[in-house]
Amino acid sequence: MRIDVITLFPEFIDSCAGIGVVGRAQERGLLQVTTCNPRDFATDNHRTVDGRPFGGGPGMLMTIGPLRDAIESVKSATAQSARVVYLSPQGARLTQEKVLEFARMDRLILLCGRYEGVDERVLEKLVDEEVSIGDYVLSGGELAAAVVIDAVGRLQDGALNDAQSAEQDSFTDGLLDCPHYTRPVSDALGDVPEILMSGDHAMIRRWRRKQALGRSWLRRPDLLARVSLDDEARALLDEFRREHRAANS
Ligand code: 4GX
Repeated sequence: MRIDVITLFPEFIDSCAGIGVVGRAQERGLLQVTTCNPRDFATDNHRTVDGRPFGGGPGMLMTIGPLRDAIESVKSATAQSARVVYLSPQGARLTQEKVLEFARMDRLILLCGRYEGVDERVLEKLVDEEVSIGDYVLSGGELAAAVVIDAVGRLQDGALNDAQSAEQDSFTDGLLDCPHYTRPVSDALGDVPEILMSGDHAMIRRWRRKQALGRSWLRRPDLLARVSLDDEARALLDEFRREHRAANS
């Protein structure tokens, strides 16, 4: 997969996409992240990319010209079509479902806004989709683009080692992850649940599923409401609830 990022701060994206699982995915040729700076398409001596908002008000907006030329340049780099995504708090919330959808694409173009955003005509005519990483305000779209690159990059076939298999991720089955433990077995902070050392893999699977259901019920009832539970899941969740109530009464 190829991800092009249109940004006034290409070094930030290069640095983020160069480390860890995503950096390794690039080294393995599974992912290609490239940047394009709209400032390189400015036509005046000062290389201006911003303008004052019509109607007044504080701050500056990114102007159409350099963005249009940057998008055009990036699109024409390969024959494959590419969706143009603008990162902003006005977008639809990024979910693991959306991440999986992006990860299946051959190409993706991420457009990063600075200042108070971009001219609305860019969003109407040149952007296919607006995505938000959450209800808070960043100083630019780069950090949000890095989030998309990380979440999408790690899903490329061969990016994760087997031990980190993406099927085990939180949200992949619509629930939160279960708790995990490593050595030591016994510590001043507490002991590892005995079941995990029993060697009974059927029981361990049930325990993990029960914890995932229980935590989702406690912490993210909104997630739980949207998954359909099979007979085993309903029984495990009932068990968790009973034990939780007993422990907290
Ligand atoms: N999830 N930002 C966009 C520029 C901007 C300002 C106003 C449109 C209108 C963000 C987020 C985010 C900061 C990116 C402001 N664009 N992006 N930028 N939350 O906060 O994605």
